[in-house]
Formats: sequence, structure tokens, C-alpha cells
Amino acid sequence: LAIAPVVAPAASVDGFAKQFLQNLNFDQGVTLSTSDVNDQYLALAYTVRDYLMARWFDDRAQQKAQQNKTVCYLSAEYLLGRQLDNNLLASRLTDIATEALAQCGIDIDDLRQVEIEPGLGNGGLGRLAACFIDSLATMSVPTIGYGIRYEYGIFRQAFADGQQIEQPDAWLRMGSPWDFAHPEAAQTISFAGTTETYDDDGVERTRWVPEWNVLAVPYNMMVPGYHNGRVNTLRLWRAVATNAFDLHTFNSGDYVESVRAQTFAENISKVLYPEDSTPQGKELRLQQQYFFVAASIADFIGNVLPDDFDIEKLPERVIFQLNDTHPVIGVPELMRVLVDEKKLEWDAAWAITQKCFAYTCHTLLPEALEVWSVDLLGRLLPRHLEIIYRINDEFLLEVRERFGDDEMLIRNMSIIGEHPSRSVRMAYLATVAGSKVNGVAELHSQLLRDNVLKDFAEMWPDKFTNVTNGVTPRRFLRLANPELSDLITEALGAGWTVDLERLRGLEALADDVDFRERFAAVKASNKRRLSRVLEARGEAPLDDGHMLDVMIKRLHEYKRQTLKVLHIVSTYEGIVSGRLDVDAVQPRTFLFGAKAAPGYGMAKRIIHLINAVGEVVSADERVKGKLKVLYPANYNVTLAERIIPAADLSEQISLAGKEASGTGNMKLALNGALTIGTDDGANVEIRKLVGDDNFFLFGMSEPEVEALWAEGYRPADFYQDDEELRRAIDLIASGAFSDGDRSVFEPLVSNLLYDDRFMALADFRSYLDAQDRVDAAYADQDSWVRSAILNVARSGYFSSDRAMRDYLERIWHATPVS
Ligand code: 26Y
Repeated sequence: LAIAPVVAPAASVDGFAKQFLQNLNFDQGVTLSTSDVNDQYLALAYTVRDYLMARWFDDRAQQKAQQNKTVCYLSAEYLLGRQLDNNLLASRLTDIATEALAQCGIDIDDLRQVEIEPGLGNGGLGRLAACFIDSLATMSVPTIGYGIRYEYGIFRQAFADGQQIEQPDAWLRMGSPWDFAHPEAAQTISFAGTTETYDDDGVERTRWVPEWNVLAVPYNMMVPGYHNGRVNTLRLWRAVATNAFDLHTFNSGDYVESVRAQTFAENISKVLYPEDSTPQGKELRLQQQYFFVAASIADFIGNVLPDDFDIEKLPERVIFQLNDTHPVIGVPELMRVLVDEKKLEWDAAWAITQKCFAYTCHTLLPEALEVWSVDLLGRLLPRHLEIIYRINDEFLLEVRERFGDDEMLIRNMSIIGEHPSRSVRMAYLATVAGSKVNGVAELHSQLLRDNVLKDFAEMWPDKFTNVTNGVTPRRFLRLANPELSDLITEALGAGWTVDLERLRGLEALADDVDFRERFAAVKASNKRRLSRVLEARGEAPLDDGHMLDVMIKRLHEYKRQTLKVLHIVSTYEGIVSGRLDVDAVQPRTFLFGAKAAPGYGMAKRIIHLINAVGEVVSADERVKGKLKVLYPANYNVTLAERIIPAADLSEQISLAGKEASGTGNMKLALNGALTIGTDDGANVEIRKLVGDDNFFLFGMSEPEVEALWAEGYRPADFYQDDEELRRAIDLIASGAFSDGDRSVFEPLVSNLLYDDRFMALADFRSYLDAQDRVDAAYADQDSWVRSAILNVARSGYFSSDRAMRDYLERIWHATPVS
């Protein structure tokens, strides 16, 4: 039998409809008339997949044959969002699919609603990984995204009496049409045990004698490029018990117990940890990290590279990009593979390893830097700990050679920290091992060099670089905001989707009255669409004519949702008490979207406060039509795609020097929201690009923050000196938002007055002044819309395509394939 190559179904309405009905019959086992909406959604997804399949086979074959470098993005998180629309768009099938389904009597919109988004990430870092793989596919860069196929992604958030409760995210329950299991490509991953030396033909070598194993089974997802026919791979690993029974238990007759015990290992890929800043040092998390990184390295070397590959040439064929410290255990793992398995000399192996890794840091908060206790690491990965010790010994020798015997410096730079107990500093290991270290916005990269990794930057100035983050214009403009996209395409042609700098062409239209009207009409329409979405979720709708003021991001003290609340309470109090000129206050809806880590008590109290204030303000007749607070539960990528196009004002109000970059700030500016923000993260670059007239800057600069700390920050002084601030805080303390119960928000209030690590009170006055400027600007709609257009026109730099070009040039030294 001749084996036919894979042929995509005909790219016509009939071809699509035929394939869809076949999939409905043969994959779902139903007929059109007996199918429900989930059957139809799955059959539609399978159909889209069928079109992409041939390309995918080609691209994987090419990857094996080619001589190009592959970018292996190692990330514990991918916050993908829904797949259907993205894949339809990439493969130019949206219209065909819509029409084909209509012929079957199905409204494709009904099917869109069924998809549960894979929420395999916490927030910024995970969403960034998803934007990057989209851009790399679109730019035809051979890429494999490696990660974990968590059975439960980020929890579903619900509110009970204004307080967050967490529910499991069973995203796989209704089927998972976008990925394929490949059990034949499983890797065995080992843990624990001991190490021993042995004589290998006269050479003394070390080997690891592990205690237990787990199978890593890869699930491949297609990552289609936009309109270029390319399909890259996202390979997520699932932990499956091996068939190697504990023979002792097995033979002692306790068959059931031995099966139960081995399935224990399957917990490794069970659930995404919902913390995104304070690592808990949990053993299971270290297991997750090693599990996916070891499987990925073995997969790349064993399955992606050709069988006869000369391992010394590895750096020519791969760069492993470390998305924060989570995959850094890959450094000693590659050393183990090269030295223990491939039997290279240490120095040769180290030279290869250093070229194969690069490290992106996403934080500045000291408590967010991952460390692993030596005890735990040594128990779980004894060979890796030995390797880390040796890396550290040789590194510290280099430090002595370079800086002399400065014991203090040696202690500070050591990969092993001694206090409070011995631990491995993963950021330092990544910095020592990586060919490059980058921050995610200019200010952040500067602060990494000046503070967090200062000694390392002095030692290796050329190692440090910046790549400012970016976001994919396909998902966050073309798909999320179709009306604005059509308007832009009409004005500039369609090329902007892959060349976002073309948006500059809109600058000239900012002064065009007709264009402004159409732009404003799109914003209004997006608000109505959001309002319908909120109502469908059982929330209050939006009010016509309100400014939509949004703060959407994880709940964190450093991001200062509390400062936003103080502004709301102060405005509310000002109107109610008659202190404020009501006519100068623009009607506003404040919209929050935020999840808090389940164990983060203060963040959960802030959620409670927002909901409590919202309930009182939204119900008070005295501010009716003026102020409204909305906090839809379970903010996720799908909801973001509805909120962002509707937003007028983007709140980016972190304390300067704390937000590494932010990416929501970019998405909002790109969709024509004006930013009110501090000089922090990528806000700095946004402001420079859009211009001071189109950005509301407030607050202390990073050096001013440092200076105030140094001099001794006393938040209570700010409380004493500012009557409006006092009134706002007093109102919260009085129980006005807690049925008179003063104890409810007492911990929050005293934290503000006597601690306030993130200096909300110090920036309050400046923030309120900036909000007055916002009100004044919004009152002049013509000029506001003009600014909004200029924000869109000048945000092209924040495309993740540009970010990928920067990585390719500064870090990866890889090129697209033709
Ligand atoms: C170690 C574990 C607790 C952990 C898990 C997740 C630590 C951190 C994270 C996630 C961090 C994160 O999302 N950082 C954000 O990365 C974005 C992309 O670079 C930045 O825009 C944003 O400023 C930063 O907070």
C-alpha cells in the first residue's frame, strides 16, 4: 500500500462542513440532530485541527532535518486563553467555518462560549509565554514551548459575602481537543536515592542511583503562526505512574496497595501552584520543576535532534530560555546528562551548558527570588546538589581571581546561601550559568544591574541585557477588538497585524473629526458588548456615558489596589459630604479584576474591602449615576479580552521600582485606554512613546522611593497632614463598609497607618491630583479621543513580535526559517 501524505480538507465551505459532520459522527459518535453544543464545539475544534495537521507534520520533520537553532522556551506556566478563535484566525478559516456551521444550522458564537480556557498560569509571566510562542510561530522561528499539563489550572474564583473562595479548575472535564498524547515518546524521570562512583574503563565516574521514577508523557499542542502556514509545538508533560511495581509489596500479595502507592507520582502534574510571588519551598513544586525540565531536555536531545547528533555541537542547535527561576534545575540536569551519561569532561560540559541557557528575571521583590533548602534538594536530587556545589566552587574561585579574597563578597555572591539555613539561590545559579540575563523592561533591567544582581553585573557586564516585554497583537487587538481592527485596516491596510509599528499611520487621523467619531463609536460599542457579558455572568451592567476605569491584574500589595480604593472612597465621601464639586466629577465605573493567592491573607482582605466599598457605593442613591464599582469574579484571559477593548482608563499604579514590567498596561494602551500610572516597569516606556500629554503620571520616582525609605517612612504622618486622606481612611475604619463592625478592616487600616510597605499613603495626594486631571481631560471628549487614538498609534513597539526580534538578536542568535 502506498501511504498517502496527509491532505488537509478542502478550504471551502463545503469541504469544511463535510469534515465537521464527519468529526461529529466518527469522533463524537453523534448525529447533527442528536448532538449537543459541546459535541459541536469538539467537532469544530477537531475540524480546525485537521486543517493544521499537515503543516504541523511538515514543520516537525523540518525541525529534525534542518540545521537551524531551535528556541526551547522552558516555562512552568502558559496562560493560553481560548484556542478556537485564535486557531481559526491563524489558519484563515473564520469565515469558512462560520458559513459552514450556519449551513448546518449552528451559530458559531454559541460554540465559542463552550470552550473552557486552559488557565495553566497565574498571570503576567504565564501570559507572556503564550504571547511569545504566538509571535515565534508567526515569525517562522522553530520553537518548542515546554511546560506542564496541569490537570487543574489556576483556581476559579467566586465571592461569598465579598470574600474570595477558590474552586478547582477542572478544565479537562469536557474533553481537550487541542492536544495529543504521545505515550510512545514518554520519558522516565527519576527522583531521590543516592550517588556512587564507579570505575569506567579506568576513569572514575559518578552515577545517580535513584529511588523512584515517574513517566513524563508529552501532550503536543499546535501553535499556528498567523497566516504563514507554520505550526510550532507546545509540549506539555503529564505525570503518569510507571509500570514498575514495588515488587516487594506486589509479591507480598498486596496488589491493590502497590497500585495505589505508585499512582502517588501522578500528583506531580495535578495542580498549578496559585502563588506568584512568595515561593513556599514545597517539595511538590520542586518535583514539578525537575519533572518538566528533565523531560524536556531528554526529549530535545533524544527525539528532536537526529540520532547521530554530535552532542558537542548542542549550542549550535538549541537555546533553552529560562522563564524566571522555575526551570533553573535544568542547568545541573544538562550537566548531569553531559558528564554522567555522555561522558564529557566537566570543563567541556560546562562550556556547552553555559552557551545553551539564558535567563529572564521577572521580579525585583527579594521575597520572590526562589531558593531551595539544601536538605530538600539533596534528598530529592542528590546528584544535582553535588553538581551545584561544584559549579559554585569553580565560580567562587573565579570571583577570588577577579576581586581578591573579599570574604563578604564571596558570601554575598555564593550560589549557596547560609542564612537562615543553607539554601540554593536559583537566581544566582541561573545568572552564573546563563549566557545572558535579561530584565523585562528598561527600568527593571537597570535595577537588576544596580541592585539585585549588582556584583554579577560588575563581573560580567556584557551578560546583562534588556528585552522589554510585548503582547501579541493577534489576540489582544485583532481578535479582542474586531471593530477597532476593521477601522484600522480600513485606514492603513491589513499589514499591521504582523507589523505593529504601522499603527503610527493613525497619528495623522487623530485630528480627523470623522475618524475620531468612528473611533469613539467603536469604544462605545465595546462597552455595550462588555455590559452584555457582565449581565450574562449575573453582574450589574455598565451605565451609558460612564468613563470605564479599569484595574485588572493579580491582587498584590505592591500593585496597590488599596490606593485605588482610597481614591474611590475619597471621591464617594467627597460627594456625599458636599466637599466636592459634583459637576467636576465625571461619571465613572471602576472595574476590578483580580485573583489573590489563596494563602495571601492581606490580599484577600483587600478583595473583601473592594467588594464592601463597591456594595455601599453602588447602592447609595446620593452617588447614583455618578459612581459605580464592579468586581466580576474569576478574572481570566477570556474576560480580559472583553474588558480591555472597552476601557477608557488604565490603572498602572504600583510603587515605583516594584513592577518588573506589566503587560496589561501595554494591552490597554494598544486598545486606546489612557494610562494613569507611576514611573514603574514598562509604564516608563509607554509614557515616553505616547507622550506626556496622553498619559497621567503621578507618584514618587524610584530614587525618591529609596530616599524616603532611607530617611524613615512614617505613613501616619501623611495621614495626619492630609484631610482628604484622613477622611477616607476614617470612613473605612468607622465600619461604614462593614455594617458598623470596625474590626473587619482594622488589620488593613493599621497596616496602612503603621507599616504601608508599598507607600500608598505617600503617593495618595499625587494620585488624587492626577485623577483630577483625568476628570478634566475626560470632560473634553474630543481631546480625550484624540489622546486615545495617539495611544493606539504609538503602541506598536509593544508587540511581542518586536520582543522576539530583540531576543533573537541579543540573546538567542537564532534566525527564522524560510
Ligand atoms: C516561584 C513562584 C512562587 C512564582 C510563580 C509565578 C513566582 C512568580 C510567578 C509569576 C510572576 C509573574 O507573573 N511576574 C510578572 O511577569 C510579567 C511578565 O514579565 C511582568 O510583566 C510583571 O511585572 C511581573 O510581575
